[in-house]
Amino acid sequence: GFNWRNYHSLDKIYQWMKSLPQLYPGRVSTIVGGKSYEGRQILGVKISFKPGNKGVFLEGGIHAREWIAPATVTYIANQLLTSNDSNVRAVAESRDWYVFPVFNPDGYVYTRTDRMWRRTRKPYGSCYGADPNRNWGYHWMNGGASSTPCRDTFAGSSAFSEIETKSLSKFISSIADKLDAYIGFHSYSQLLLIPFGHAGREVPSNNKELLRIGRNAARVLAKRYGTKYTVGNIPEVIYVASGGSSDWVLGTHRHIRLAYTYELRDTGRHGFILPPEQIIPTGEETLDSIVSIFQQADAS
Ligand code: 0X9
Ligand code: ZN
Repeated sequence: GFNWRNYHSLDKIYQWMKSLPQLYPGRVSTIVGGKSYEGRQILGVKISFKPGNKGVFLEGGIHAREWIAPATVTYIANQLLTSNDSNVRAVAESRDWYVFPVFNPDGYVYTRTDRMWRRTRKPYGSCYGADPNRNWGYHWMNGGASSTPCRDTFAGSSAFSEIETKSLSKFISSIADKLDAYIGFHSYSQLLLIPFGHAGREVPSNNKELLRIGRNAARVLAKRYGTKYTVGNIPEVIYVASGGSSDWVLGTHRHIRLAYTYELRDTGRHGFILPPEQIIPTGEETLDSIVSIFQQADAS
């Protein structure tokens, strides 16, 4: 069966996701949210315990080499379905969860050959791929992105030049009126990032609330294993970066209240090659913080 002791191939992850509807009848359905350049599905699961709940979107694996992101997103999905903890259960059952662990399946498969691959796999001259977290159509190419193919932060030939971001953006728009939260998972650096990433210092209308909720969530995260996170707006905490998914989601769908991007473990000792023994601890502490975010959102 599936487990969180190791990192898994795309096929194994998809096989596990496709097994969930039979294991949890009436609560899980699979969704094809998009497609990749090489023709793969971008597969998600919707977890729903009752009708009428607000929706949360969980995005993982937009950057291919950040293997802890798909592992953490699948860990969280599994806990939402199986945890006996009353706090987890209450939050799990209070939302509809749209869970997409691998936004960049071609890149993820390619990291088996070239472990440090980040981008998509569409050819641009003699180089391959664009940065799928620079390719979204809100303030595209407005800071911290490259117009040169071959660069790791190449933004693509135009906004949504990549079939992955184009197809997923259509899917997200199709369910946007149901969404109240969008949370992305990357690695590494132990940061909890708040939009927006582009140049010009735009912040969400509820930036203070996002900072307060995020700081409390980071405090809760640290309680389990002492893992320290820094919380703040993208340009302050990391760097200016435009064309990111969360920026487009929030910029285009202003009713969404909660938008965060995690940079998961660690701070550089192992970097992208986080040992598999850290998958479960990372999953546990990250879930603690997710539960905290939604508890706070419902309390105010
Ligand atoms: O540069 C990125 O895309 C992210 N860091 S990473 O090391 N995982 O590549 C930061 C994402 C910032 N988010 C947005 N601009 N929305
Ligand atoms: Zn990343």
